[in-house]
Amino acid sequence: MPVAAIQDILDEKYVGQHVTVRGWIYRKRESKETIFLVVRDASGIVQCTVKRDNPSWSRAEKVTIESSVTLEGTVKQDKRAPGGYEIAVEKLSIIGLAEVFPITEYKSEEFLRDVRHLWLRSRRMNSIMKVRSEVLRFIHEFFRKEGFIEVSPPMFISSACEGGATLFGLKYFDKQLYLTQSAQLHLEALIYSLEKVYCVAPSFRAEKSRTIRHLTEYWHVEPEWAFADMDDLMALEEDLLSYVCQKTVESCKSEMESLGADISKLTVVKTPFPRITYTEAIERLNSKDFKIKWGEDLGFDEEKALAEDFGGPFFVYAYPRQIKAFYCKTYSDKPDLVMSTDMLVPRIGEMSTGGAREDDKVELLKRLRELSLREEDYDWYIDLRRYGTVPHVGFGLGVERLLTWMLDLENIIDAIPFPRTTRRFYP
Ligand code: NSS
Repeated sequence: MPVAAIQDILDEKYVGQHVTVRGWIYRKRESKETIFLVVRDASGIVQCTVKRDNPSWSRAEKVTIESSVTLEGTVKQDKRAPGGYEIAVEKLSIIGLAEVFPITEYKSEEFLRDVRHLWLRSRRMNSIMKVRSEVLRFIHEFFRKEGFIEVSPPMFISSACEGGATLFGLKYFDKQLYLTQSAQLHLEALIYSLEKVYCVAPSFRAEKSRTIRHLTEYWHVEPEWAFADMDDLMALEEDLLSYVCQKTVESCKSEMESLGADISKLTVVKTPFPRITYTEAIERLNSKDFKIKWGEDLGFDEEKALAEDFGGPFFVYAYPRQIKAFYCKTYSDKPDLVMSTDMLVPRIGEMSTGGAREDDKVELLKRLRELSLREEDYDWYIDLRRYGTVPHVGFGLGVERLLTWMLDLENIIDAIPFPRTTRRFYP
């Protein structure tokens, strides 16, 4: 007999039919004549009833929460059952009898993080992981639709992309190497062959900040695009975000509802997004009683305050040269500004950073010197300006920040199955 997915039972595909279900005991309740077992599989939960006169009764008595089981029975409509259907069990087999499960109701967030390997079985994490998978699917779909070629960058790198402060070092045989902070520099090499490339890959940041938006290991969506400019870049970013929002709302409505996410903020995402310059952002902030000087970086609080004005995603662009990375291209008519743009959203602030890359060898060398970076560490990267340089742009977007925003998660930690932060690397 084929194994039925529980969601298909709830979707009325098996009414009155004999089915086999495989899964885990989610809840158990006993009365004199009936044992009620709520069973979960990857797709959902369904109530199953075992009657006292059934030969499986003793196994139903013995079975514990989180035991794995196979059940055979008949699907019946029952308004009282969660989901409206239940299975009248004819045969129950225990695959793995569970010891006393440590997760019971009212456990602290801290405890649930310690037993993350078990908490991943919860309805909540099940829903988040499904949405995450769909979001990744739509990201890939989008870039392929736009003609970007997926490439696979290295994780071991020999020099920093985003500055030494957040670089994880590691011993690589007898050499000092680092874990990548961003695939950008290697993606830049690939555009000279493929023109439009992208990757979705891990990035690592030795990030001491303990905020709701920082992980030490996160998944980074990064495209790089030859012969494109800042307008192309912002259009690509907003098209990606609106595509992912619309598609995810269509495909994950029930998961998003069960997570209590505000779907309406995603359905109203419309392009083009508002764009303000960094200078305008500073003026807006100072009119809100922030005391921030031109040339200072925007922090989490400043970003959140700006986002209140817009209520949805928007861009800040044209940043002071001194607060942005060495690879940012300077405006030819404004030598103190670089072509860099952040996309911000309410509550999370920065969700992506991108811009035009310095494509002139002399300017790039000047930037490296300005930031006291060693030319020899970047020799291969400078080669890209020596041999057929082209204007190009790219950006990086954190998958977990995107999910935290989309699903209204309280903390980025829940956007990834096994979060890594300063304090958390187990399990
Ligand atoms: O440092 S970034 O702002 N920019 C870069 O790494 C560029 N090299 C990307 C590029 O142009 N290809 O990081 C980009 C994004 C940022 O906007 C966040 O969404 C995410 O990466 N990010 C993080 N997510 C989670 N945790 C941490 N610590 C984190 N750091 C950055």
